[in-house]
Amino acid sequence: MNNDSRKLIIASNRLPFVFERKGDSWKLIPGSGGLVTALAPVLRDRGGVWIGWPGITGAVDISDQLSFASNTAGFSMKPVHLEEEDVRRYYIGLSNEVLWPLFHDLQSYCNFDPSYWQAYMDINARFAQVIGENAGPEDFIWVHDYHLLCTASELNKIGITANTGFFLHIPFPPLDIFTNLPWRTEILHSMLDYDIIGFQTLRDRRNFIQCLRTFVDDISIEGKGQILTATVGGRSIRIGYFPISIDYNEFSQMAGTREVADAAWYIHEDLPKGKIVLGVDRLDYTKGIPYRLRAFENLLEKHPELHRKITLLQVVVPSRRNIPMYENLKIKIERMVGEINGRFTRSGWVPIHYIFRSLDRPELLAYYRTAEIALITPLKDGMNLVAKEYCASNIEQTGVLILSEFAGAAPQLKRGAILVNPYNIEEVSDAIFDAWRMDLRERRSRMKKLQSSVARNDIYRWVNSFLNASIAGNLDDFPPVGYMEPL
Ligand code: GDG
Repeated sequence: MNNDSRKLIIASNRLPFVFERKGDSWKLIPGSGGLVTALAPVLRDRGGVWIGWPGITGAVDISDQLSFASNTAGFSMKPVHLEEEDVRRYYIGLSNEVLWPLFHDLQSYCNFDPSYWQAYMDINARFAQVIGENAGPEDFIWVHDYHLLCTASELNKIGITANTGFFLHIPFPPLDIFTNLPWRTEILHSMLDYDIIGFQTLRDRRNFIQCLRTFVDDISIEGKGQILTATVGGRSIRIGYFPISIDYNEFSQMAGTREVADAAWYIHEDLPKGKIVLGVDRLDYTKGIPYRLRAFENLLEKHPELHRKITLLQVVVPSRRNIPMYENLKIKIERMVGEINGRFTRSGWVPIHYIFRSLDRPELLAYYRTAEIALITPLKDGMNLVAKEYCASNIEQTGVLILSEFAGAAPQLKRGAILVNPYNIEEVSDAIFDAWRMDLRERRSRMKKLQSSVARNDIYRWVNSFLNASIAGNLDDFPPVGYMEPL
């Protein structure tokens, strides 16, 4: 095959840029989610097309901005247009009021509005249409995340029946929770129209397989190890787990720059003597921020000797602003921060520093580099890239990672991190205390383990392993246009 003939087509709900109105014009802002952080370097290196919603509704011509974004990003971007009503039912509705909470085991947060389903399928069909307009017969189509679980069956309807893969960035729930989903069989059957389905962890794949065995007649599942094969209706589907990662070298090199070192110094200088405990999360109820604040409060109650010697620096990045539950969470967090600070603040020391905005990369890395303790306690998380970024950026190798046992990253990082149950306020509080007094030797040894694991299993390894499993070792068919780790 001619090497130049094959490209990667990525489809995800959002393009890796957000368009925001500024007066009469549109401003382009690079996206900040984990998916973007993970995939942008890959597509830039390999070349290809990214298909997604630009984040605006209505008849607005943004073709000039898209060309500009494509040139800046180093790969082509194609829009899928959504109207207000589509956003309400497909995006806010089925994706974020049903699939997101349910797949994070929070079924009481779900709104199973029957009108959402048809909208979800219509938009999955619209994505399939745009993919069909941009994909050649040899291209590999890689669809991402819970918004597009059913795109493969819509691709089938327009004649695209091969070379498709799907990766789920969020957890896949256990059988007894998935069972609540009114459209459970439709979703499972649609997913089986992909050639390969990837999950973050063994836990998620196990749950999925159990759901398949329960709801799909005459399915057989064979194999062991990372990739299993399901056979149904004469088709074979590969089902694997591929823990996502970060561009380790990029993070560690940038964290080592003068700019980041200076910014890190100022952060510590501005805070009184003592250790910084860092939390960085999108505003989301799955990230466990209220429980974390309670745990920190518990620490301050139990250990007055730590007063003035420890500060929690909680960064919350605005997210899903148009969903009421998120607005309520913001209010709750702000009230809790106010209460705890009101109770413990003394002259020259404010126990919780709360930042509600998106930071630029050097600023974020400065926080990672300088914080003695990272406190990452999601109630459930597909992976959690912040944990890996903290390790990569911890240049002095003295930081301690406290990580929820329910983050997808936990199995990989458990040898170096302190694992906690995020619901157990006492346990999290004790873990912070242990991290605070941990001696340098142990901190170094743990951080070295963490760093070597994240460095070995970086984003390039992730993409290579997914594509290798998908297209049976023909990754070289995608011509590298920049640096790529050798296979
Ligand atoms: C989903 C899954 C899975 C955060 N604050 C700022 C900022 N960030 C970046 C981080 C990180 C990303 O956002 C967050 O990634 P996470 O993995 O922690 O979480 P989700 O956004 O929920 O991602 C998750 C991921 O997909 C990938 O598969 O790991 O489980 O839920 O990369 O650096 N970036 C900037 N400023 C900030 O203030 N620039």
